Amino acid sequence: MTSEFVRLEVADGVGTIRLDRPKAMNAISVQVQDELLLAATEATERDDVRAVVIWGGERVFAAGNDVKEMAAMSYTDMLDRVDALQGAVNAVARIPKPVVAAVNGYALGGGCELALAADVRFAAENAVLGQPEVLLGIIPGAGGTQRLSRLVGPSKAKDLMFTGRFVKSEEALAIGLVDRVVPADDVYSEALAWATTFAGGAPYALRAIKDAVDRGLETDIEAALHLERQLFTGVFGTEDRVIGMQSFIDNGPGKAVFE
Ligand code: CO8
Repeated sequence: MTSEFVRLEVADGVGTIRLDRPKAMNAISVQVQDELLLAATEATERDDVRAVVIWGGERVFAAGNDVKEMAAMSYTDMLDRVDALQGAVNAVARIPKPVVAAVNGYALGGGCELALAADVRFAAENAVLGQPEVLLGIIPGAGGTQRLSRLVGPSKAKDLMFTGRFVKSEEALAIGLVDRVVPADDVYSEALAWATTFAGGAPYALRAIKDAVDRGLETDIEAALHLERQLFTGVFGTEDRVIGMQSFIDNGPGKAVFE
């Protein structure tokens, strides 16, 4: 399948998942979701992709799922499609590498949920985030009820989802919905710089950290600590830790370059 609206651009160890449907404010149609799944899968599989940036361009991140398309869908249409719809965003969340969302302009509804699937979020000073689904008589369905609540806590998440109100970058930073606010012109370059730091990083250690945090948060503390012990022991079987520890002994801290 040739992708029309989502592409993976790879340079210097970083893959940028670029949403590009400007006429509809990057609205996430069924086609966009299918293409997003392909891009996430490619980013997961390619060894030359060590970290990922998700970006919608300078004007808008994504104004949500395609309301015009959804308006024509029946209950059974959605029932047939919902797993795939949520699955595209879940595939982004499961990319076993550091992922940053670079948010310029609006990240609303499914667009905000896509940003929530990243590990961290950098936002422009003029960014606007929100979950306005309730204003359409629906609810977030691409992970928003769960990922937003885990990120900012249930009260703030319910406030945002009950009201559907738009959150500017300053408030988003204050509640932990985004991690860094920078001038609009710098969002992509800052996100790229963050991702590039992992191009020579320890891929299996990074993967294990992401796994431990994400899966650990889904379970009780004893099971999560057990998981941590298993992953901790597991990295002793990797070349990463051989390279990392030998480099420390030979050259001091922070100098290792991983394969
Ligand atoms: N879907 C389809 N088209 C859109 C969308 C959208 N979400 N957002 C904007 N557009 C289109 C507009 O219709 C318009 O098209 P046209 O030029 O053909 O009329 C064009 O983009 C430009 O938009 P505006 O003229 O409205 O631009 P403004 O700058 O005035 O406003 C806003 C920008 C504030 C972003 C406004 O367009 C807006 O409020 N958009 C809708 C936001 C929204 O409600 N998003 C949530 C959608 S629901 C959702 O995401 C559900 C997720 C659940 C996923 C389920 C998976 C299982």
